[in-house]
Amino acid sequence: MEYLTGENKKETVEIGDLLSTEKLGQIIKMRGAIHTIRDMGDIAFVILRKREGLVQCVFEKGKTNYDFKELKEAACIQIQGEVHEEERAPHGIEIRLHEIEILSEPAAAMPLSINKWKMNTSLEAKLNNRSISLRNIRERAKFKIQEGIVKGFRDFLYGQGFTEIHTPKIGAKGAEGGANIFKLEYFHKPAILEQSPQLYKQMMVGVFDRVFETGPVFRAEKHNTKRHLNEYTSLDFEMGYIDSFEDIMAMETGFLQYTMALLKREYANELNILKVTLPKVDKIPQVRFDVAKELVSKKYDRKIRNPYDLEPEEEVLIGQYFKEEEDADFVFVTHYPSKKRPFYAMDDPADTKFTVSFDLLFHGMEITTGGQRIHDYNMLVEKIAARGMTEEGLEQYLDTFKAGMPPHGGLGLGLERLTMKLVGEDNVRETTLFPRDLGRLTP
Ligand code: AMO
Repeated sequence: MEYLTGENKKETVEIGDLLSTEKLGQIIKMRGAIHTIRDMGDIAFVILRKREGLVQCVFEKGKTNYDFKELKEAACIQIQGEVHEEERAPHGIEIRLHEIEILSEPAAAMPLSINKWKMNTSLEAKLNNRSISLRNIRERAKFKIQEGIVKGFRDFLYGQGFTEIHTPKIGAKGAEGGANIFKLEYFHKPAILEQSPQLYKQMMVGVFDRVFETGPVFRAEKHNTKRHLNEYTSLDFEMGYIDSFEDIMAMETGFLQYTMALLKREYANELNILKVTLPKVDKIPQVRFDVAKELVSKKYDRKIRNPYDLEPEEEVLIGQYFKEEEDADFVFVTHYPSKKRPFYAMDDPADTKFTVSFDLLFHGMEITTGGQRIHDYNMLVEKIAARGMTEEGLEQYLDTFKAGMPPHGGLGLGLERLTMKLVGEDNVRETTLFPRDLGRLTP
């Protein structure tokens, strides 16, 4: 009888295996894709792309069992060769090739060139050939960083006693209101794609006290901007027994501190590839919404046009203000007007025109919205009525509050926006694997 034991030993090695000095001079086998070939006459460099990065292999005429001219870029190969020190090569090593075995060959020429360090291609062309353009080392690195952010979110919140949940993305009623709801037909009934896990995560506070979710959400944004997607990944958490909405901001600050340290430790290679300087997160200033408006209006001589919301340009100026005045990369803007916040937001008892809620700006762009929620059933019902909303589709949500709920709050963070700002891109599509926007439904 043969058994699977959970490990299939391979004789091929990975880059990490090569980095100890004892491997120098040894003959190893390795697999990877041909990223690029540089023909220098008698020798050629064959650069292999692997999950951890690039490896320089040296093809020397007469020493390798293969006709070099037949090698194709993008072929997947297995090589055998001797490990040598070479400080000019990636990771300080190169492999002098003895044998090459072709595992698979491309069926056509590459639609775009991915082996330049920085791709000299338009965003459109990169997105049209997404699975290919992402093979570029810099493009790929952005999504490793994104992985690190999600890992940081998960690990940090597990450590804080949160339970990870998975809520439905098809529902009866949008949580956030507004016009940007995708409608669909669900077996002859009207349905929607969830704009956020808001109502579900709140209901789950009554069960687990602290919950979080990372998942897709949908917004039917009707205009093309550099910061809006029609489907994005929302990092959400919700926590019970808070004293005030400042507990939520403190938790987010803790998450950022944990994640920046994690990136520095585990993603140094990608940070270096992208030349990222990690932002300062030791302390984050907070400022009231109305005060922030006044401050930038005065300093940059700009008229306040919309007293109820922040215009994108104002966000940029608030970012600039706090960079100049406090050397801050992030700023919490608090107490948004009640009018502009959804029904579930808790009004400030000191002045009900405002809410005990916040946005977090990173280099002048909103990446998070959060705050304290209404936990009292009667107050919730009154607010729904005062807004002229119907309770239809909210029955289970309201029943949860009827059955008692602790004071609670939470936040939602746009993963693609945080990644974009962190790696210094200016279009959110650059940090979205397969963006969905007004004009793009494929790939
Ligand atoms: P909000 O609607 O502000 O709040 O969204 C939270 C965060 O999600 C990101 N975001 C987007 N990213 C890309 N494309 C979009 N179209 C888009 N829309 C929003 C932003 C934003 O800060 N339920 C609340 C959160 C909460 O209070 O818990 C909510 O969804 O980074």
